[in-house]
Amino acid sequence: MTNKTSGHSVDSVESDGHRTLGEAQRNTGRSPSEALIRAALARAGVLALRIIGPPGSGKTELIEATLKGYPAPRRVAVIAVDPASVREAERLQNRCGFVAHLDSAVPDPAAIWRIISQLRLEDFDFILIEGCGGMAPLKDVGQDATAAVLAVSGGDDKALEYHTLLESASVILLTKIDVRHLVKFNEHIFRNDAQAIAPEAQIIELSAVTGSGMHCWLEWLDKTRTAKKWRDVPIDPEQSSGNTFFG
Ligand SMILES: Nc1nc2c(ncn2[C@@H]2O[C@H](COP(=O)(O)OP(=O)(O)O)[C@@H](O)[C@H]2O)c(=O)[nH]1
Ligand SMILES: [Mg+2]
Repeated sequence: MTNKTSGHSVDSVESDGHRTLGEAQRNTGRSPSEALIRAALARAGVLALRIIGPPGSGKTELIEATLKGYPAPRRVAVIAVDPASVREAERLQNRCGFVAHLDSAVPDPAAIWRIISQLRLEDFDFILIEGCGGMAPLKDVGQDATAAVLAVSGGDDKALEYHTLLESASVILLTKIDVRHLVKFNEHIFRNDAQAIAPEAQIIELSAVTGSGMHCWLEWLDKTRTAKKWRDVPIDPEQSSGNTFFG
């Protein structure tokens, strides 16, 4: 694991008065859990968003465009969880307050906690956790919400093909709409499948390259963070599971 910080002091969770991993393990006898992440993030007022999708769907490009569009990009931390993402982490580090890279395709709650517990969480509004999905089952990493990313260039059958991804989605991002005229893509098929699998999830069409539709996504992010009820999350890991507020 390589962590890259820029411009932020790194405090332990313990020094902020948060429950530590060791303390939680002694008290509960449980292994590191996503509920610790949830409790720490809630106390600090940070929204954790899991961004999942198959390789090449445009997750990293989306994160970069999000950082460009977000008014205070340094208050965003990014965890890129994908074997090929070390170069991408380097690309993102100048655009946000913290970037970490993990050498695995699927985000693991213990690894995410090790990263998050080193941050002074009050310095952040969002933590974006990228993960490749569709091949291995996803794990709960203490996220508040999950964005599933699928590209028009993947074809209109991808909602059905990646139905396990969509089942956990709070929002579905249909990306690369700037190349829609170059590929066969029946929007009705995609939307019907997506709505049947994840009826609650809003579908946002965008292009991270041209910026088209990005304002809808940024609005969704803002709205979602505002809706999170801070300091309301139980500290007891046994009381918490799944997306806290959405999906
Ligand atoms: N035309 C176009 N290309 C995109 C868009 N988003 C991503 N890409 C390209 O698709 C490729 C894969 O994107 P990337 O973000 O690395 O995918 P990831 O594997 O899901 O992180 C790259 O060449 C990107 O530049 C988009 O909205 N429009
Ligand atoms: Mg990537």
